[in-house]
Amino acid sequence: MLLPILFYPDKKLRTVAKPVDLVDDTIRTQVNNMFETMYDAPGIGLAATQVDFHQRVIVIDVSEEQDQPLCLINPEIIEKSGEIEWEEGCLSVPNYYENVKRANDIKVRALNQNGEEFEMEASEILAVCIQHEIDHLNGILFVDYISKLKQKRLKEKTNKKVKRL
Ligand code: K1U
Ligand code: ZN
Repeated sequence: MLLPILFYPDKKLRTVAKPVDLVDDTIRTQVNNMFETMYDAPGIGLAATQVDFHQRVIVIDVSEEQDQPLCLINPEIIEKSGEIEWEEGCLSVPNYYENVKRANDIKVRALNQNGEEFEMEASEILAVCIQHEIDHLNGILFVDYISKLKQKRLKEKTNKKVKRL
């Protein structure tokens, strides 16, 4: 099932998601719907917050063929190092791209769709995407990292669009 995506500046995008207590069929259905929504968009990641579900679930696929799905439940970054600057986009901020600096190498601990804990290392675009999605779970958007002037211009652009609708 395709899920509707929330758009900036919707205040619900600022909600801090709660940890998943139990990975059950409800969570697994949510994960499947999030994958469907991400692939349809199309995107390389999606956080539960973006589809108005406020538990700590993210889905990612940064592969060219879109055939390497990765689901992280209750993800935690346990190590980070290095720096990378990447031009990021966001399904909740359509048609807007800006450079953001993040850690280039990270180690993440999470639960999989069976509720099993695992650890993984990631770098470059996968590390960028995981950090972007965990930010969503904490109510943070990539546009929060850009200059106040650029944020003001983005708000004006968004407000103009809303008025036109
Ligand atoms: O969280 C999101 O809004 C998804 C976002 C993830 C992301 C992109 C770039 C850097 C960090 C995180 C997107 O997927 S935006 C769309 C996008 O980047 C893309 C879409 C189709 C093909 C390739 C990229
Ligand atoms: Zn995003």
